[in-house]
Amino acid sequence: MSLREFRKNLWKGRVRINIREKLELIVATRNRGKIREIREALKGLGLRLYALSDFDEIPEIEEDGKSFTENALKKARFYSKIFGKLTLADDSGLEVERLKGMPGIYSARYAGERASNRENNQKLLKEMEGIPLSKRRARFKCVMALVSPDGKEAITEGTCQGRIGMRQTGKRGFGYDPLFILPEYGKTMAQLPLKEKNRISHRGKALRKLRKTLRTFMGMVV
Ligand code: ITT
Repeated sequence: MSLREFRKNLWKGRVRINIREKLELIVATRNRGKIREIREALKGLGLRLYALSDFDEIPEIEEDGKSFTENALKKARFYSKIFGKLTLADDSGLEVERLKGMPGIYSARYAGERASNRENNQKLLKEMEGIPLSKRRARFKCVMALVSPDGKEAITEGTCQGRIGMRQTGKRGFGYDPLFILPEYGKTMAQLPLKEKNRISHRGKALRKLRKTLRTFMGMVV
């Protein structure tokens, strides 16, 4: 068919071009570090990602669940209702063996309700004072919840083992990354480039497990 014929047929409605629109995904977080990592990990899926910080006056939700899973589901359900769109929520934190799993689900507010990363890290260092490196085992944990507007739900998890350093090292990442030593790298998480962090991190693992489900959900929504 010549270009001219094609144009004529298109005009007369004899041919139809199926342009698959990008599916919108709400990433229900205000944490910029998480958003960066999630964007990178979900590249190539043909999604248009929005974070809560892209909108004005979005209501906040109280994270009063007893586990990462409860909180992740609560966030994803709440915002998928508000937006009427496929929504992904991440609830994550640091579990320190010597502190019986603390700060855990309280990681974001370990040093107080609006605590900064620096304040949380300083509190952790104080709590761990005098404990040798061999007894500073910890893990990051991440639970991802995906909820579709018609109520379909999926959950994935990822963990990453390490140790709590004696001091903060590195400027990348966010949260407890400058204190989280990866023994096999001899570096903290805050010294790794984003792609490398995603390859080994709790969040990267949870997101890789979710890619297939995301595709299935996308197939249903589009
Ligand atoms: P949203 O609820 O808006 O997603 P948040 O930061 O409050 O943001 P969480 O309640 O899940 O999220 O708390 C996660 C905290 O755990 C986060 O603030 C960090 O202190 C810590 N954390 C989680 N993942 C981390 C990572 O990859 N590197 C360093 N710290 C991390």
